[in-house]
Amino acid sequence: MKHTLFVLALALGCSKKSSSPPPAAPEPAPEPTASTEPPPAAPTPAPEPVKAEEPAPPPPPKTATATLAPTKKSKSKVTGTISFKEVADGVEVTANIENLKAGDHAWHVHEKGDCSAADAASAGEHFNPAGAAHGAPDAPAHHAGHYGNLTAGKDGKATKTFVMKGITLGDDANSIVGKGFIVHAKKDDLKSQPAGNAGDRVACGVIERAP
Ligand SMILES: [Cu+2]
Ligand SMILES: [Zn+2]
Repeated sequence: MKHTLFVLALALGCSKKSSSPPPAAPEPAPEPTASTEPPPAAPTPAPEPVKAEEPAPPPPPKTATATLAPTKKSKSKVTGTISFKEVADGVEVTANIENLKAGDHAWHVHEKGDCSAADAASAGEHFNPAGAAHGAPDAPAHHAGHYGNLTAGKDGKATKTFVMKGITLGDDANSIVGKGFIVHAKKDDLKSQPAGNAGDRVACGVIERAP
């Protein structure tokens, strides 16, 4: 009997629970009452010219190239292409040079874009708008427009990409456009004056702004 009562109480408890009303369903949104009034006339804006006010795209970066040819006197066969692109802090240089003797070679931007002499002496001295001493690119004073040495492999090829700081491809005094690009027979010691004891000029090219 006791047991039956317990079961009954349980059942009652359950039925009480299950008989509790379900949660009230959300009331349906009131139907929009059909209005007899016409909807307010939408203001008719004057047709605006569809002209997106986007900022003008930035101008493409200034670029230039130099095509190297061997100097007659050196009897070298050094050729190559140097590409220049103006970047935020200087000019990015990409050099692809061939037919070098394996090892390090000085290269510099020289002050004149004139490769006519057999030894390329016509290209003048190092491009040096600041009147500084010749030195390593990270030295406090150095010539603008060169950056260490190029290193040729056993195949005679040298490729290098780097940023030369402090120069431009613009129309200002630090621009290397119209200057000469010279590759030397020897390594630049980065201290001998005025030109790093770099030996003969084995190839020369004029830095020309890309069209
Ligand atoms: Cu030089
Ligand atoms: Zn120099």
